[in-house]
Amino acid sequence: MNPLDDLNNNPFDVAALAAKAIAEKTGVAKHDIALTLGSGWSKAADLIGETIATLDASEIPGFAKSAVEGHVSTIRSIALPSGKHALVLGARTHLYEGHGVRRVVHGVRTAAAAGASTMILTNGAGGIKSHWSNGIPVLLTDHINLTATSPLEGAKFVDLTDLYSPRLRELAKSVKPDLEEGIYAQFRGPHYETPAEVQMVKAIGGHLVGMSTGLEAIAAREAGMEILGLSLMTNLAAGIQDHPLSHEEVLAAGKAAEPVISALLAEIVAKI
Ligand code: 8IG
Repeated sequence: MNPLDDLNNNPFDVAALAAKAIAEKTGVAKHDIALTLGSGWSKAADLIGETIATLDASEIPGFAKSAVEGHVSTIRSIALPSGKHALVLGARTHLYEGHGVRRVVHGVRTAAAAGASTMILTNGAGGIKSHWSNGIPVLLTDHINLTATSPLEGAKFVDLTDLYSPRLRELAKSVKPDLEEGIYAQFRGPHYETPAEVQMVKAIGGHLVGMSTGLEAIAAREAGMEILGLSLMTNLAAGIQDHPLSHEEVLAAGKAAEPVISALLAEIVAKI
């Protein structure tokens, strides 16, 4: 049984155990930067530095094999040219998998326990600005959590002002001054939105729709990390584009954009 599913266990204790296992298996005592690489972003891991170790996430406490095709369940330790160490989490758990929100944010909490003070969250998402085209990267400036849940348990009143670090946003813009920006609306999924839901998001100020990053960002803020969020817009959201959405189309758009956005992310990481 996954230790996170036993509600008598404290999720931070499980994250501490996971961090200890990562330190032992990689031989790297402290990781400085963590990255969760979503659809289309995974090539960045090959570009940011030298891989020291690749672990099967299912060997680390609290992690399980990924349920989604196109998502790789590995945890990689990478030595950056700067001398810092990066932890790449290829093992994202989505809320729609039904394992609860503790599992969703375990990677973030493990990264924090491993010493990381910077959390880079990437994802594939649907776009709402009709002039955007498939395959563009979008810098997250804020989010709207439409999942009706939180990764925080108990009376923890965490401030979410400037959740997506202004400093890191500026740094990303210095690498690509014309980088698009947007507010990410998170749904539970796994179904995509109805066109009416997409219009609702537009009306309340959202620019992207996705199923992952918001809850992770909240947990990262709780852990005191500095957060950078980047979406790959793989499709226009339902009703904005003129044809139905398909997972195959989303994967294809991710593959096509991968070299360009991965290089962008590697350039950003080099500056952190
Ligand atoms: I890739 O259009 C990707 N992920 N909710 N809506 C939501 N998630 C997504 C979408 C989308 N595209």
